[in-house]
Amino acid sequence: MRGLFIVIEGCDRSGKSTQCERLLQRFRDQGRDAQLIKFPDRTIQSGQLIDGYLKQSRHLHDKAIHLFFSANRWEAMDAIAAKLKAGTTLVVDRYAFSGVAFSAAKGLDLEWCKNPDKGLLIPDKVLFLDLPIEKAEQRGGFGEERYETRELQTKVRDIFMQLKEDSWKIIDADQTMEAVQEEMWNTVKELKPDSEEPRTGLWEQ
Ligand code: Z5A
Ligand code: MG
Repeated sequence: MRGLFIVIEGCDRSGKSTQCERLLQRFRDQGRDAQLIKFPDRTIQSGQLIDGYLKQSRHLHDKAIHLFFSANRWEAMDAIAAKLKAGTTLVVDRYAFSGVAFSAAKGLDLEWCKNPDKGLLIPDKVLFLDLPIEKAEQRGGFGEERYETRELQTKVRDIFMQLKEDSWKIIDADQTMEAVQEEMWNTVKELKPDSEEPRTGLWEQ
C-alpha cells in the first residue's frame, strides 16, 4: 500500500510544526514508515532565497517570490511521489494552500496564484489548525518575520477558508498541545489511501 500524504496547514503560530513532529512520532510508534516534509524547504537552493526574503534581508517582487515558493514545491515533487509509492507516509508542514493564501492576501489575483501549483500531488487529508489572531500574538516568536502582522494574518485566514475543500478537517488550535494532537490523530489514524498511485492534479479538476 502506498503512503498517505497528510498536509498540515493553519494560521501562524497555531502549532503546525509542533504537531507535525508529534504526528510523525505517532505513526512511527505504530511501526509505520513515516517522514516529515516542510515547505518552504529552506535547505534547497530556491529555499535559501526564500529564507532571505522572509527574514527581510532580500527584496523581491510579490509575483517573483510566489513563483519561488511554488518552484520550491515542484523541486520536491518527484522525491515525494517516490516516497509515497515506496509506502512512506508523509506529514507535510504547509503546502500550496499557504502559497496561495499569503500571496493573495498581499493583493495578487487568487486564480493567478493557484496557476503555478496546478498539477501538484493532491493531499489525502488536510488538517487545518485554526487559531484566533490575538492568541497567536501571545505565542513565542510572533512578529519576527515578514508576514506576521494582524491585518495580513486576518486576510490569510479568510483566503484559507475560500480554499477549503471537503477533505479538510478544521481543528481548534486554541487547546492544549495534547488535545490538538488527539483530534489530529483521531482524524488520520484509520485513514487509507483511496487510490493505488499518489494522486496528481491539484486544482486541475
Ligand atoms: N509561506 C508563503 O508565503 N508561501 C508559501 O508557499 C509557503 C509559506 C509554503 C514561513 O513559514 C512563512 O512562509 C509563513 C508563510 C509563508 N509566513 N508567515 N508568517 P514557516 O512555516 O517557516 O513559518 P514558521 O516560522 O514555522 O511559523 P508558523 O508555521 O506560523 O508556526 P507553527 O509551526 O504553526 O507553530 P509552532 O512553531 O509549532 O508553535 C509556535 C509557538 O507556539 C511555539 O512557541 C510553541 O511552543 C507554541 N505552541 C504550539 N502549540 C501550542 C498550544 N497548543 N498551546 C500553547 N502554545 C503552543
Ligand atoms: Mg511552523
